[in-house]
Amino acid sequence: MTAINAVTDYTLDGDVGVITLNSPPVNALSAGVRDGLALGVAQALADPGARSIVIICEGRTFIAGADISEFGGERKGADLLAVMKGMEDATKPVVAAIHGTALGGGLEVALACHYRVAVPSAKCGLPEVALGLLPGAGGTQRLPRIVGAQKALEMVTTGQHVPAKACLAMGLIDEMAEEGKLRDGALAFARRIVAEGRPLKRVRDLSEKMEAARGHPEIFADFRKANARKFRGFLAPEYNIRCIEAAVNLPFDEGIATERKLFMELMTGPQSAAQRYAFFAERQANKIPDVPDDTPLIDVKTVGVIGAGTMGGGIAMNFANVGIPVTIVEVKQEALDRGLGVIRKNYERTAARGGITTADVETRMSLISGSLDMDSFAGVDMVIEAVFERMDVKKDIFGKLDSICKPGAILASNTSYLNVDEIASATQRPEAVIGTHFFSPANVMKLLEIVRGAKTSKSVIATCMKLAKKINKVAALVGVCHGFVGNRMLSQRQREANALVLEGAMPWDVDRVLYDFGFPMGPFAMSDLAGLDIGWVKEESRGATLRECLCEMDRRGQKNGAGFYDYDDNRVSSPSPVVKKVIEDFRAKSGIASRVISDDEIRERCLYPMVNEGAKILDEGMAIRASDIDVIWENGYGWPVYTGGPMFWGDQVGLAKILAKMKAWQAAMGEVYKPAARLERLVAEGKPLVGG
Ligand code: 3H9
Repeated sequence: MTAINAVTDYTLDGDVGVITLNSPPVNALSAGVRDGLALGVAQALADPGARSIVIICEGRTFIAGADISEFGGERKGADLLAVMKGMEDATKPVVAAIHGTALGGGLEVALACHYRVAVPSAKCGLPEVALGLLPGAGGTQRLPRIVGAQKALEMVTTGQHVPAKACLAMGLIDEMAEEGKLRDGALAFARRIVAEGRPLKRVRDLSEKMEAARGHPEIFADFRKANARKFRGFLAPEYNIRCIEAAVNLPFDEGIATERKLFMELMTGPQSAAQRYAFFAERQANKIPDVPDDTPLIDVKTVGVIGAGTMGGGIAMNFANVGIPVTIVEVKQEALDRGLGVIRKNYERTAARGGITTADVETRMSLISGSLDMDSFAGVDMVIEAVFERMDVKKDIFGKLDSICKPGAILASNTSYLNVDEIASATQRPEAVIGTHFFSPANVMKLLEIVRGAKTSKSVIATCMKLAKKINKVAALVGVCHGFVGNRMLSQRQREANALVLEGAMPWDVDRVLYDFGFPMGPFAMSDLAGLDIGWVKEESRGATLRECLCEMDRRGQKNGAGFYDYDDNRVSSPSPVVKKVIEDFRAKSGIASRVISDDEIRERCLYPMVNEGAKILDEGMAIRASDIDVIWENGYGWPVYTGGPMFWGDQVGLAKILAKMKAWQAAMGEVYKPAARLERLVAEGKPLVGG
């Protein structure tokens, strides 16, 4: 074996030259890996003993893409496109041996090889779109030549990781090796190619699969139309589509030139900068400064959930989805049956859409059992309480859990506002108590806010962070304060939205501005969806707020066809003249003179106080770092990822500008606008919120 450089080895194994890359954690295409590939291929070509070449990786995965941390920095090492050209033009067959994930630049390298062999557990994908990018090393030109335009469009715009079996079916992989025996399989394959005298298959020369799309621009138009809602606001999906169009309509080299130009545009633009930041922010959020990596973990093999309502049911599904048995406890049989029925329906709906098989439905349902007796929790490793938000009820439950659950079990509350320390005080083991704040629908939403109590043990924290990843959630650790991080900031936006409507805006104006900013919907559309009567008590209602007025008129939201908006039979909304009148009357009654409010003011009033609140949250140590706040808002509340989240966005707007507005509003409208000490300090020091 010859060491080519620090991350690459070359060995002649019989008559096959094997280039092995070993650059943890994910063999990303750093300068060293690119150099290693270039030198390795040159060495194999020059080696008279090598009749074919295999490229294989050590560690957990094949190349998982370009090294994102190098983007925007000084360019060093071999040029990737040149390295790939060297591979494609090689005079000996080059075979990529894939395990783990061949992603982005990794799959592009594999596509520059003449053949690809993978183990069944491997996955391939071009996920650049999630980073606000497009595959910039020939991926958009080579992929459609192998899988056709339609499939390529789907892969580059969703970034999906396609399992090896499906890759084999569409020709992306040429042969499947036995699991755990990739090297043997790839070498045998390489020898067979030579023995059979198979051609050096250059993907760039293929065109057959693209013929169906040539001269059919409607394929692209239809694709754009069908996905318009999903792509709204994002630049990268459209740029990816243009590249596939170029692949279909232009010669290879011209297609590559188009790809390069569009890649550079995205790469140097603000959206990709925000999305790459978000990628690292999510991973950073897993790192808790005072909870080291080697903190002992609790083995969570079984879980209990209290409450079979929407939240409890959704939470239980997360665990069943990954094979962890769950027991749900309810007070009444009826509620339990209803809850289990809803879970089954959810699974059946997913199966009907092809997301899981009907066998999966039964497997998952068999992992969920119901009980009316909290004693069923005696043996479980973790209990998550998901009943309604009343401190007395929660304390009563935790007192009982304390006497029922085995020592070492984690006792978690799904509270979204309440004080986790007070809940913990109902037990003799506050170190076992933690908040796990799921977002509705809990089986769908990615975010998990993990709430650390004053006495929560490091082991419980580390276990919950790991468990979050296992159940495919994005976790962020927060401290105990009213509404934690997400809802605390949300209440700032809600207060401003309500105030703006009293001052002169209409709910649909506020919603439109926030929708155009990139949120999936505005606060009033959201209220209509959730139901205006949540928490509304008819007997106590005095028409003191707009919401009370609307509830008193039986305008309860989407569910009865009327809320802030009117709804037709298909739940399509339109601004309501009735509500407009109610608002105007309410303003008159309250003595408020209505004024014209600009879209800019709506945006600033709704969002700047959130940035300010985020700074207060950091001042109080309720979030570990600014990027954790962004992770929460992107994954739990639909903040558009292409702006990076409230903290990153605040930095782009300029903290001095935000501070000046907060001060002006404080002077005009009162102390709720008081600037955070951190905001004042950062502006004085000329530093940003993220990393400042
Ligand atoms: C691209 O390829 C552009 C080209 O088309 C054009 C070029 C001209 N770079 O996620 P994990 C780090 S764009 C640098 O926790 P997992 C990550 O930060 C790229 N670092 O592990 C973390 O570091 P730390 C297209 C990377 O097992 C550690 O690796 N490719 C990269 O849950 C472990 O990551 C992608 O978008 C990278 N590319 O998941 C794939 N990838 O431990 C992005 C990871 O210090 N990566 N790191 O926090 C992934 O999707 C997942 O990391 C992967 C593993 C599925 C591979």
